[in-house]
Formats: sequence, structure tokens, C-alpha cells
Amino acid sequence: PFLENVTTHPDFLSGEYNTSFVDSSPELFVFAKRRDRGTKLLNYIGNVTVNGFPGISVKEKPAYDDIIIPNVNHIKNAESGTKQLLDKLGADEFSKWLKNQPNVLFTDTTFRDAHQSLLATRIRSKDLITVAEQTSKLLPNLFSMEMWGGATFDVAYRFLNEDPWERLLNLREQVPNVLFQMLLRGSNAVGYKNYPDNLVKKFIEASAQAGIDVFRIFDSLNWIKGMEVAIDAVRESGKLAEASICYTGDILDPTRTKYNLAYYKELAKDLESAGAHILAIKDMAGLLKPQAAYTLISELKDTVDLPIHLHTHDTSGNGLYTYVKAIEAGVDVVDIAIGSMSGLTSQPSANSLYYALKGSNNETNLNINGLEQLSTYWEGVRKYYSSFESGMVSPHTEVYQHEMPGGQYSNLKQQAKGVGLGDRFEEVKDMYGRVNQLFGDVVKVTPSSKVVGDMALFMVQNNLDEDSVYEKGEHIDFPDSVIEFFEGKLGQPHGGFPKSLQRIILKGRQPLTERAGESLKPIDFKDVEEYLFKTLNRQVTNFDILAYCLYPKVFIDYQKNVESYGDLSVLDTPSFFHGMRLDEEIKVDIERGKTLIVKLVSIGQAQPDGTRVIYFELNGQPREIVVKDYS
Ligand code: 3PY
Ligand code: ZN
Repeated sequence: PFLENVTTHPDFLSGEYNTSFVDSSPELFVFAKRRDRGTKLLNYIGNVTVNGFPGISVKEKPAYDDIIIPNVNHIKNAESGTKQLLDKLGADEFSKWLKNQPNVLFTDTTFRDAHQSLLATRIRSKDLITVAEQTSKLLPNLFSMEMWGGATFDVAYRFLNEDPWERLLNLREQVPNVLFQMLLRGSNAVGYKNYPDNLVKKFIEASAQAGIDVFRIFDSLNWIKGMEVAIDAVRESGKLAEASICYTGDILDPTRTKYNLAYYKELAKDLESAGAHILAIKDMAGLLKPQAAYTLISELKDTVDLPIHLHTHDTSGNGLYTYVKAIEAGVDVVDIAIGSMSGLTSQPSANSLYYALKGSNNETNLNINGLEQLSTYWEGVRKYYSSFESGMVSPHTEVYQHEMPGGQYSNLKQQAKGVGLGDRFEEVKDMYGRVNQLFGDVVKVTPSSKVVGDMALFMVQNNLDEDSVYEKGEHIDFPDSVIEFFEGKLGQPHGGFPKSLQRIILKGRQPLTERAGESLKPIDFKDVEEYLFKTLNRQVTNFDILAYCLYPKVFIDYQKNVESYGDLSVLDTPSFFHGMRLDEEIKVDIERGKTLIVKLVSIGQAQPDGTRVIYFELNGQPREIVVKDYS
């Protein structure tokens, strides 16, 4: 084993060793840890080559064009930006500065919402980090980069086998100048249910320390109580609390009185009183029509003394027009995505907006050449993720009917397929809108949108309509998420729950009327630390503790994967999703200056026990791996 340890030691393999190598590398003597990084990586590659990757429909590894990374060598240091300004002014003064800016500023969502909404959140850290320094140098005058939170946290652990905290820390190193922004679901943090207050606070504190500057906080029912704990915690951390109004309905439609201008103005005032530094209008489905945007922004500017940040999705194809009208009304910041990652369920294109405003009083200071170069990069990278595209190829104005958030569309489609309703998705979408009305016209955004989606699937699957829910409801087992929603576990909807439906769904159970967090027992983080120390058999970090508290099973499964396969974030994306072709050779930088060269030589016949031997060369040395073939 010693010799194997030596010859497979990364320093040895990379030629980075000298005569004191053995003395200075005590890990060589840990015979129990025989499965070194190289072997673990080969195990992964062997496995994915033979068995494929969940959700990837193409089994053969496609031949991709080379990725064109913008060359920024001529830019020595990134220009200082909003990050330096926040550090200098502090959050309160920064907020005033922002409000007094004469020009509209921009948040680039490419690193978060754009891929959450187009590619089921699957973009890997490696592809983000590869272009982070370039983004920081080419777009130094962005207001912020939205690059964390929302679904990225659990998807990183759950599907990508990587640590979201590492992503944040690595990106922060590459982007010293632009504010980092995350999406936080209020009391649901980055999850789908209410968490104890001390967990929400600790998560915010750690995220701020790791590099987040702007927290966009929302509640999935626009319930202020669901945001207060988070707003206070962000203020305490010295960062920017961007409190959101989720936009739903249509203020231009006189028949939709529930969410009218007065409702939004009232909410804006409440959020200002709750301590917001910035007011966000979070138009998660892209329902805010251009004239409505003009009216809403104009009125809100008169209502509160806060800078206003507008977020939309381009599902209807009207996103740019909405932004132009919002900018005319004096909005302070809008969310855009890099050209090739924009449009449809994502944000409107930064590149297009640049030209749309050309020649007007609101010309932007964005660097169009930089945007084009970044767009070329993302156009190449996006192809790696084609299995996760939603299939939507043109604008869908039907979004004004079903009101489904951009980030939910592709997900619900996958969910529908999963329960055998793939060919009835038109019905599911229609039912989504009907369930919204059945529930009393609610705000639909994670996690309330998931409740509506689950109910829509359930009703289509069981051939139920509104009448049959009322008539037979006593005997129906509703989905868990629907029951919890009516129990008040996600908070209280504007106007309350439809009472008779609530009674039918809860079957005698009493709903909460207070905030769920108030009755949740605080977490004893010391206990969790001890448990993880024993389970993982290593020192645990604050990040581990938080991840475990938010997603216990997902986090432990991730740790098991790390134990089997090592750190997979080092692998290039085509190899991560497809493994390798016969005779292919890839280089894997396992850390700075340490590279493994992997060649796939051959794949043996399947044995009676279902295993195959895979023959590799690892830095020129023959290596064999046995994998189970699940086909
Ligand atoms: C999220 O909560 O992840 C969202 O993107 C909601 O729009
Ligand atoms: Zn969004």
C-alpha cells in the first residue's frame, strides 16, 4: 500500500516532489485512506461513463466546440466598484447614494436566476468561476451580480455534487469590486419551509461573512412577518437589506382588485418601516406589463424614500419594454442577464437593453463589447446543459393567464413527466391558473408556487375539478405541501385562506395564525456540531452545520459522495455529465499546480455480477477500476 500511496500521490504524479517528499507527506502513511484523489476521480468517471448522469438524456459524450473565454489580460486590476463603495459608506449611506444616482444601474443575474430559470439551476461552479474575473473586469460598473441563493444552494449539493459555500468563496476571490447579491426566501431561507429564527439568523450572518453584500428578501405570500427576522439580521450584519414586493395579478385590470396599486403602496410603506435599504419589485413570473411598470414605479417613488430595484422575467417577450418604461419612471436598478443567457423564462438581455436605450436620455454605461464577449462564452457553455433546457423556444404570452414563475416552468414540466403527465402539460398549466383562483388568488413564488403546482398536478392526475374538490374533499388525501400551506406553515396569505376549503383540506386540524418560526424550537448548534463531528469523522465548519440544518439528508448524501468520489468540482462539465470517450485524454487540475492526466483505454465486458472493469491511464500509469453497470 505504501508504494501505491507514493505512486498515486498527487505530488508524485505531478512531478512536484523532492527528496524530502516522503518526510513531508505524512499522509502517505495513512494506509486506511488508500482511496486517493486519483482513484476516487477514476471511480466517478468510470461510473458516469457506464451509467450516465441523472437528467442527461444524451449518453454519448458530444463533441463540443472550444469555449471562448474573454481575454482580459490587458486589464491589470478590476476597477473599483460598488463593493468598495458599500465598504466605505456603510449600508444606510450607500442606500442614499443609490437613490441619488441619476442613471439606472444593473444587476447581472447570469450566475443565479438566469440559469435557475433556463437550465433548472444546473450551471456548475467551474463554469461560473472560469468567467468570474472576466465579468468583474469587463463589467466593473454593475450594481451587483446575483450569484447565490434561491435554488442554487440545494441544487449544488443535491445534483452537482459540490459545495455552494466554496462557490461563494471562490467567486468572491475572483470578483473583488462588484456587490454580490443573493435571493433569500425570508423565513424559508434557501429552503421550502419555515426554519427556526436562530437558523435564519445564523445563515444570514455566515453568508454575509462569506461574501454576500445584498440580500434580496421576500416572503412567498408577501407577508411582512415572514421577512422581519431576515431584514433585522441583514441590518445587523452591516449588509444591504433589499426587501421585496412580489408582484402578481395586474394593476391595469380593474377586475383584479385584490392586488391593486393601493395594495402595493401599502406593502412598500410597511417594508420601509421594517428597515429595508432598498425596495425590490420582484416580478417572478414576468406579469408586470410596460404601462403597469411605469405607473407602479412612479407611484412607489412617491410613496417611499428608498431606491427601487426591479426584477422581471422575459417569458412574455415584453421584458425589455417593461424595463424601458420603468427606467422612464425613474427606477434605480434593473436585473438583466448576459445576452446568450437571457430571454424567455430568464431576465431580459443586457445586450439588447444597451441598444434599446441608445440615443435616449437613459443611455447605459454598460460595456457592450464586454457584454458581447461574455455572451460568446455563455453561448458555448450553455450547450453543455442542453438536457436541462425547458423546450420553450418562443415567448409565451399565456404566462399572463397561468402566472407561473419563470423558475418554475421547466421544473413543473419535469415533475409532470415524472408522474406520467408529460403529454398533458397544457392541462397542467391551465389547472395551475385555476388552482390559483381556487386558493383565493395567492402570490405564487417559491415555495407557495410549488404548492399551487403540486395541487395542479394532483388534480389533473386524479381528474378532479373545483367542484369535485369541494364535494369529495373530505375523502381526498391532498398533497403534503397543500396541507401544510393551509395549516399556515408558510405564513398567512393576503385576505386569508378560503375558509371552507381550508376546513375540507385540514380535516379538523387547527391552522396556525402566528408565524411558524415563533413556535419552532431553536436549533442547538453545539449538538449539531457534535453529531456531525461523529458522523463525518472530521472537523466541521459553520458552513457544514448550516447546510445540515437546512437540508439534513441532502447534505449527508453529498458527504457520502465526497467520500466515494472526492471533490468533483474540479472536473470539466462535459466529463462530469458524460464521462469519457474511448481513447480520450483529459486534464484535471485537482488544485493549483497539480494536474492529473486521465486517459480512458478500454471498457471490459459486463461480468455475471453486473460489474465491468474500466482501464485507464492516470498520468501514464495503467489503472483499473471496477464499476457496476446498472443498465
Ligand atoms: C426562488 O425562490 O428560487 C426564486 O427564484 C423565486 O422567484
Ligand atoms: Zn426571478
